[in-house]
Amino acid sequence: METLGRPTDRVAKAARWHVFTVRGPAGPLIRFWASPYRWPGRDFGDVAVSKPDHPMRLLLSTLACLCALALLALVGGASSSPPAASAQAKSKRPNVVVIMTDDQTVQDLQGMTRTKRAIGDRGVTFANSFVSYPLCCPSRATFLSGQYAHNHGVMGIQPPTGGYGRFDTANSLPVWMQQAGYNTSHIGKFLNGYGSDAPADVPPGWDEWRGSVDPATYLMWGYTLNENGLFNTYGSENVEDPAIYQTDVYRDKAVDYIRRRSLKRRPFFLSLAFLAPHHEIRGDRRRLPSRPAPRHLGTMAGATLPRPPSFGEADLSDKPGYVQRRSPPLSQANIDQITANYRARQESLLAVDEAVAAIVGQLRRSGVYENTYIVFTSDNGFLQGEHRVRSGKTLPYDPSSRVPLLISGPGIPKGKTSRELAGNIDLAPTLLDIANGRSGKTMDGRSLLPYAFDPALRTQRVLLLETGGQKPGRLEPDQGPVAPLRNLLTYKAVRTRDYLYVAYRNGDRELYDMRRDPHQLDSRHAATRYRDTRAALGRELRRLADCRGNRCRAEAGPIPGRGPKVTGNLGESQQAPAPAPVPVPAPARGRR
Ligand SMILES: [Ca+2]
Ligand SMILES: [Ca+2]
Repeated sequence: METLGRPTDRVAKAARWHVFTVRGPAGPLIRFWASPYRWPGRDFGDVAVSKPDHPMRLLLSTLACLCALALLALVGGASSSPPAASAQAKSKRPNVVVIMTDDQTVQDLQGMTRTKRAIGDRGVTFANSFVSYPLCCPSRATFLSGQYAHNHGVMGIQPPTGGYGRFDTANSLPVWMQQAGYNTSHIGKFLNGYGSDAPADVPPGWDEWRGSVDPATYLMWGYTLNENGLFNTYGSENVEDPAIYQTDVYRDKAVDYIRRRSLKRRPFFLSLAFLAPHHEIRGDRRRLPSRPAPRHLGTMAGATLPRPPSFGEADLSDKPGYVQRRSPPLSQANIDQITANYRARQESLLAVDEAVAAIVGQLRRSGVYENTYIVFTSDNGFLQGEHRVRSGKTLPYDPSSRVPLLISGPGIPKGKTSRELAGNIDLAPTLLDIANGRSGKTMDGRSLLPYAFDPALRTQRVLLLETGGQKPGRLEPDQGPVAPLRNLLTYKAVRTRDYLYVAYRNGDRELYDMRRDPHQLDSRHAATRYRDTRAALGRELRRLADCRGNRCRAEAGPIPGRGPKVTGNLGESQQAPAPAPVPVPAPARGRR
């Protein structure tokens, strides 16, 4: 048996498969491909066997292949370099911890030094990570199903088209993880409407359940958790008791779960969903900036609001009419509000940053860190003055649809960056890949493990962005505390590494060439020189608009470009031009 190199087949390349040859006395009997990251202790469900060289050898070859598979399982891939395999994996499958924040942007990660150190520096940062429907409930339903919103059916926050009651919890990720032998736990925010639009029951699939009950989910004090069927309310919204700050309570429950479950034989799957840096919604329905832990109050008072080139975009004439009509220039009062909200968001994330460090610390103390995958991400991004949007998400622009995604764990190289497009449709397939589990329905995403193990791996798989679900021309609010967006147009869009192409329900279009215009300032949808680009992206959009399973995963055909691109791949990061916020003690040194 020998490694001959990578097959040329696209799928095999994407999965980082290797080719093996079983030799008989008269030469090669059979060749087969296997993905080394699945060794050992993993099944060989994805092994592809080539045709035998001669029909007479069919029986011999089949037997030889089976023997080879058994041998592979025994030697644990000694003939190659199986990155994920560890001694621990033989005795126990890896644990999984998913930490999800709410409305956090990629930029927001800059101030989270502990998180970057504990997960980013110990793993892979996916620099091109997007959510397909940039809004809490549809995004979380995608996390729990591996499906685009048009397949899981949660098209918004509220019934009848969205919300907790709309989601098929009985056939979702935690159930599949349980079936794979995992102990499962959820702590914190779940699908919108849990407890208000639908009964706060314990959803299927969770061995330990501590879900926050709406609408109190959006309070840092005075929130209610359904804890395995018992309702507990922590304080009241007007008393800022440092001992029961929401983020800290979630942290402690997560640490306790890890400590207890690390002693058990079954691997665990912990889903931890913080509210921060999302704004608060008080009992009287007021929307106020997120409240930080008392120990962090004022620590970012001097932080400078990032002002990328899209901030207060001077010329909106390239944008659809509804964007132009809705967005007068930012006033100084707007900027002051956005700045105050930005600082509150940064301060609220400091407790999350500490919680990540505490969780990683407990994994280490419990001796399971080396056998645990940690995923850090957000359910959607957030606009803070870009394109004149005071606060909000749901829109297709990058600050809204782009999210942080860090993954560390066994076999993942340390401190690397992958520029492969990653979507939230990929999270459930990734977790099932780790758990060696099976989904109960057709998923639209694919495992990110091959791209984490080999950060240089690239494909032409493209992503769908989509909204909808409300009556034509309208979307739900929940768009932040500063002049919330309303009456958005629904759209479907395709995101490639180089382009964003948006098709609105009313026929409006947007097309951004991310290589030349990384901040999406100049839509080229009507430009003659982009006619072929637009046509190709339109074909991809039609393919993805109602795709399911393999059709969603297929790689894009050629997308003709305008010509030679500018130096550097500016489209892959929105961070560079914006100054990183630095925690600065009061007094403020900013302009205001
Ligand atoms: Ca959100
Ligand atoms: Ca413009």
